Amino acid sequence: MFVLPFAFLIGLGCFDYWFYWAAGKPTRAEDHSSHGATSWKSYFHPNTDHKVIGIQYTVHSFFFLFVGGLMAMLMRAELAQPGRQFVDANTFNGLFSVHASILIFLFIIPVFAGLANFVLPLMIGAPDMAFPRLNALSFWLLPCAGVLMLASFFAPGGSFASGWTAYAPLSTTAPLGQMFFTIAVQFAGASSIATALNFLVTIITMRAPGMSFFRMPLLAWANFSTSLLVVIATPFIAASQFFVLLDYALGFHFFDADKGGDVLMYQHVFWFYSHPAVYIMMLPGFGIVSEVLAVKARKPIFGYRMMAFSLLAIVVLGFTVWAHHMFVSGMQSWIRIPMMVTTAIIAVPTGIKIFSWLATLWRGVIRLDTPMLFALGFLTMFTCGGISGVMLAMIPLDIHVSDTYFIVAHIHYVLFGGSLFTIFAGVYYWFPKMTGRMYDEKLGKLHFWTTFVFFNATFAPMHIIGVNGMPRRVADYADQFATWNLVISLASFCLGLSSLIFAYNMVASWRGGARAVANPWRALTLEWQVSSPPPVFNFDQVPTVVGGPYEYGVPGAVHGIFGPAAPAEAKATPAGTHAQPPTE
Ligand code: HEM
Ligand SMILES: [Cu+2]
Repeated sequence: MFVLPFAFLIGLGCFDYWFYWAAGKPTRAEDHSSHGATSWKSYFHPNTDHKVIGIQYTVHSFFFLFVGGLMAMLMRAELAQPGRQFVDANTFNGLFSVHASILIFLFIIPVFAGLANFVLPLMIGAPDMAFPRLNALSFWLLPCAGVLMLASFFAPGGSFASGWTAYAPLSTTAPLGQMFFTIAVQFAGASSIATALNFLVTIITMRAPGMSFFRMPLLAWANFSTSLLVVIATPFIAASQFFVLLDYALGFHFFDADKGGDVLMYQHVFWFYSHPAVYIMMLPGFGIVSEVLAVKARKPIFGYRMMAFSLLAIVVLGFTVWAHHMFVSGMQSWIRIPMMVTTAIIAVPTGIKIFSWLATLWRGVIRLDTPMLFALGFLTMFTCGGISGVMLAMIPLDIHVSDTYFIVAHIHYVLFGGSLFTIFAGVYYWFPKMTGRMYDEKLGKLHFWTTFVFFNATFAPMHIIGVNGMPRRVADYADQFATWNLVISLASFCLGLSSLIFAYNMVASWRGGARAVANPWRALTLEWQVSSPPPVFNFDQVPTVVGGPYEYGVPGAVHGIFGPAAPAEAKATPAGTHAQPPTE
């Protein structure tokens, strides 16, 4: 399972550079031959252009969204009625485990990395990411992870079935399919870490002259914060899965209580990653929404600096709350109290962001097109998910609804109503920039309204059946929950269908949509100041940043200027220094 993916990567040429170096051959440091896309075929080869990689990432992730979505449809078909109809219990366990793992590790996390890959260098005025080859490697690690997860269904004993959390000792004693999760997570994790390092170095060293930290668009701040989370937290899940691998394959006893192992330790290490991971799946979306709201309301972001600081506050606080996932695990009970308190506190910076977005909308000239609808949908739905999250922070309530459908409702309000809505907002918003075409606005709106209505019809009732005691992760349930489950299943099929509108719109518009102008939204940030799609090296002239990114409605405000500031000179300025002092 390790050898095949590596053989694949070597076959692609991912390590050629190292081989050349080791063999003492010239390493062609300035080689741009694998830069830029010439036809659709370019997207199937390793490419070092961040724009190509961004699109590779995004399309690849959406493929896995559809695969994961199909598994959800199968689960909802099984759950439409009590009793067993389509799949046996073990297959059901496999379905929810692979559904969740794919959507987390192969959709939400990488699709954000993909969107940011495309727009972030453009936004900060850089010609590419800091390490283009590493960037390509990060992408090509993902199919390795994805194929492993899907291939697990063919393993003897079925796919991994212990949930995306893979708790030990369940995972250390499960059939072989479990190892596909354990190893796939290493590839997905390595990809995240490499990308996060790339973003950090790019943001720190490659900003255009005049782009001080406090003139960066919030999307850059959001990815800066997310990358910090990734480089600190992701090694922990890698560790947890290496422990499982060692226990499983080599008979180590990390989690074997009989031999002095500690089962709870798995949960501590796992959640030390996976709580920060929920912010890894949220902060980039916060960045997207800030861009969309400011442009579509024609207003400066309210409390720009507080928005940036609250992102950093979330990064720090995110590491102090992990054991709120373990209230019923049997750990020392006193740890629950500080974890409850820190969890309530982390809602404060998130609340600051929600109120700042609302204040940004206040008296704005609001344009309700598709990206804006999804951004507003995010604002409302994520707030609902946040509120059930604060409820879950309260120990007594959490004990009552642990392992019930209330948790499933909460997860989906934050991940679907939260993350996925921001992803849709971002994809529609940057579609013209990425493809050079306009999407169909009517279909976009239809997609939003069907998604919004059926999303709520699917997931809101889960709160009720959860509080009433319907357990999660089960293929069958008591008759008293039958009516709601039928409603949920029917709504979820409609939700599944609504995504076909999106798929059709994207494919048809990419092929035959109207040509996009450079700046259809009249936005100020730098990515909109170049053609759609942008030139191969992004900027023919290095931009100089002279003001904030969101001065909408401020007469005469400019963010970046091109031209007179002699490009050669600007290039010579050490990256990251300010050509001009920041002005307020
Ligand atoms: C059409 C949309 C979706 C439907 C109908 C759906 C349905 C389901 C179902 C039936 C379960 C199993 C619940 C259980 O038995 O405990 C589940 C679990 C889960 N889903 Fe989804 N889902 C959808 C979209 C998403 C998305 C976009 C994400 C984003 C990451 C996601 C993440 C999860 C997670 C993390 C779990 C927890 C699995 C576990 O308990 O281990 N789902 N979903
Ligand atoms: Cu958490």
